[in-house]
Amino acid sequence: MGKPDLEPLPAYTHYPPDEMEARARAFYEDIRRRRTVRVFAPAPVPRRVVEYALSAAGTAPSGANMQPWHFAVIEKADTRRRIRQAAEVEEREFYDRRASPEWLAALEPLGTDADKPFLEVAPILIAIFAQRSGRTADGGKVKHYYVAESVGIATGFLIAALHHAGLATLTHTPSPMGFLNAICGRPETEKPYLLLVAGYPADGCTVPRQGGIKKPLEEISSWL
Ligand code: IYR
Repeated sequence: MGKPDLEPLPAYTHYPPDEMEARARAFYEDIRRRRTVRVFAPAPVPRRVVEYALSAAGTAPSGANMQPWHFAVIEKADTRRRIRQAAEVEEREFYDRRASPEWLAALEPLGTDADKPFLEVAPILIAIFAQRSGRTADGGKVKHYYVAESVGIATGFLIAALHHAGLATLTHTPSPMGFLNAICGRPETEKPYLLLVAGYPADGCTVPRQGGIKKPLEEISSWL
């Protein structure tokens, strides 16, 4: 076993408990305002904002630090239209045939259906791909570990970063979404993980009230 190359923990900040609590609370107060938006304004978003949010996602912890993710940002209107068309084919199949009555009942409060205009209206779509394996600098194949967990964590960072910057998002999961490989030019070794829609909410945008109701702390946590 080789020795790991260690460095002093860079830029750690130790806060007094009061300040820590204020920061924890401020973060909660900010993130709790996030709502999933399905009606977007077509206005373009600043590219640098998205780049910083992607950079934030890229700092996420991952299995053996393999960073098994790729973020394809789709801004061309024509490409967004093709994604909408391909997604709606799958969604029609889902809503008309594949989904169980139980699943459809669970979706009812959200009012979702097979129509996905937001895929065309929102200024950007971020297709997130999970890499089952990667390449070393000399072209060798390396296996990735805990891929789904890693990509899920990075996606969480991305959603939080976009929200923090003032952009609205929608996590969209057409299923199956293999068409994203072809449209985004990604290799078959990458599995589409989800499609994140981002932009400004449309004027007068409404959201399902149900989405804002979160389980209380006592229910989602326990102290042993
Ligand atoms: N992928 C479908 C269905 C859907 C499923 C779940 I679970 C949701 O929380 C929302 C939608 C769609 O996007 O409509």
